[in-house]
Amino acid sequence: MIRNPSKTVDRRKFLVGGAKLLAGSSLAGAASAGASQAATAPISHDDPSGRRRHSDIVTGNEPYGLPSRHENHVARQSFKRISGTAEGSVSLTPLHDLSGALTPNGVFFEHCHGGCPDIDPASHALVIHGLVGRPAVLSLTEIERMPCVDRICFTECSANGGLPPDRDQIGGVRFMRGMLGCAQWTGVTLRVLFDHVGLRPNAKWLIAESADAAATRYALPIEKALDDVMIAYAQNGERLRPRQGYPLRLVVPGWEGRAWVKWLRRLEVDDHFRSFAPGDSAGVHPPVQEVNSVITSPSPEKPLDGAGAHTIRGLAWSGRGRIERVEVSTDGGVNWIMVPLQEPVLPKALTRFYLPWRWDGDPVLLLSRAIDETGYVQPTMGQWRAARGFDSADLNKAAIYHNNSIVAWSIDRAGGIEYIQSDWRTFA
Ligand SMILES: Nc1nc2c(c(=O)[nH]1)N[C@H]1C(S)=C(S)[C@@H](COP(=O)(O)O)O[C@H]1N2
Ligand SMILES: [Mo]
Repeated sequence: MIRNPSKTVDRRKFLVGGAKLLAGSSLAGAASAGASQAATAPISHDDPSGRRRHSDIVTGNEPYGLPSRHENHVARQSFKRISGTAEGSVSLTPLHDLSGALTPNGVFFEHCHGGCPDIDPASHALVIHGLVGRPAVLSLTEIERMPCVDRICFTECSANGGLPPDRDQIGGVRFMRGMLGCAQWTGVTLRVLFDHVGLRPNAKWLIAESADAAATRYALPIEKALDDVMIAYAQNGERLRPRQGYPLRLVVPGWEGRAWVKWLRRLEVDDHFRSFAPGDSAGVHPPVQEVNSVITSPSPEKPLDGAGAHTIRGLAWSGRGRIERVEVSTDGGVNWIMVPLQEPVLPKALTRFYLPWRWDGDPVLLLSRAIDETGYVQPTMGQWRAARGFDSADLNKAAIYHNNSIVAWSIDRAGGIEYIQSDWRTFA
């Protein structure tokens, strides 16, 4: 707001004049050896003006900020019926309330099989042993000194979208795809760690083990470990949250959440595969999270509040690489519209899409389907079940893991929205 126009003009004149002065002085400086020496004078340890104690700088009455109180509804939703034990918990990312491709740490889904341990980083260590030249016990401070990288990628539970249709609580975008989050992870690649300890020639498998009560173990082939796996201590710029594995977790780009061992304490290199749970990587389910997409709004949690202009918002991702294309249909899959993807389109990361759309108030069957850079087209529920060899009588058992089938929203005249489980072709 401009309260005093004349003052603004004065300030503009000053800035123009100042720029001229600056240009003149730098020309003079270039011609004079004395001036350039002054400009590069070294900073002295003895100059007290450059020093300030950290405690003098921290100010404000909200040292760690929280969202506005008007946004209190934006929260994870716990889902009790997935885990068999009281300690086991799942809480779902509120996908319908978020924008962009990164999931804020406070609402990042969490899946914990044995509660959430409270680990003091000062006493935590990572043990690396087995088929390595120099077994090591690394403290967090030692790990922090190692060369580090940032990597943006999604985490997705292999049970995402696998909730059987005959149960309650189900139908919203959270329940269909909310065991999903995307973050920028910071840490050390296993390639660097292995350089440090030296892999033996017969090293074939890596077993990662956690420090929580669940004592999760997961076996990864050495090729995957050397390709893009890392140990992470930070997520979206800050330290991991306790439920995300503080102080250390494995990041396994493109692979099922189970491989992302949290509260990581031990890495053992072996020459053969060891199974720790049904469905491990050499078992029945391939560990890669295949191409997937979902419309996050409108959705059952975000009904339409009247005909007219709206924006369709959605997410697409693939554990095999980049998203190549996303298409949206408003007529149950008869016609498809190619939607623009938001940048950046990163491999094994969530990719955001927005599509301006006018709703005429008639019932709509709204779907999205994604195609990744390998050419894999997201299947319909029927295609997915057929490809996985599921028999329809087995719906509650077999069709739980790695469900990447198209999610359909049925919109009624009032704007209310419901999930449709079946293959959309039966509705078109
Ligand atoms: N130690 C340990 N690591 C774990 C788990 C666990 O229960 N304990 N759950 C796994 C599962 S099943 C998933 S889906 C991911 C979820 O990661 P997040 O909780 O950070 O979202 O963590 C994995 N790592
Ligand atoms: Mo999971």
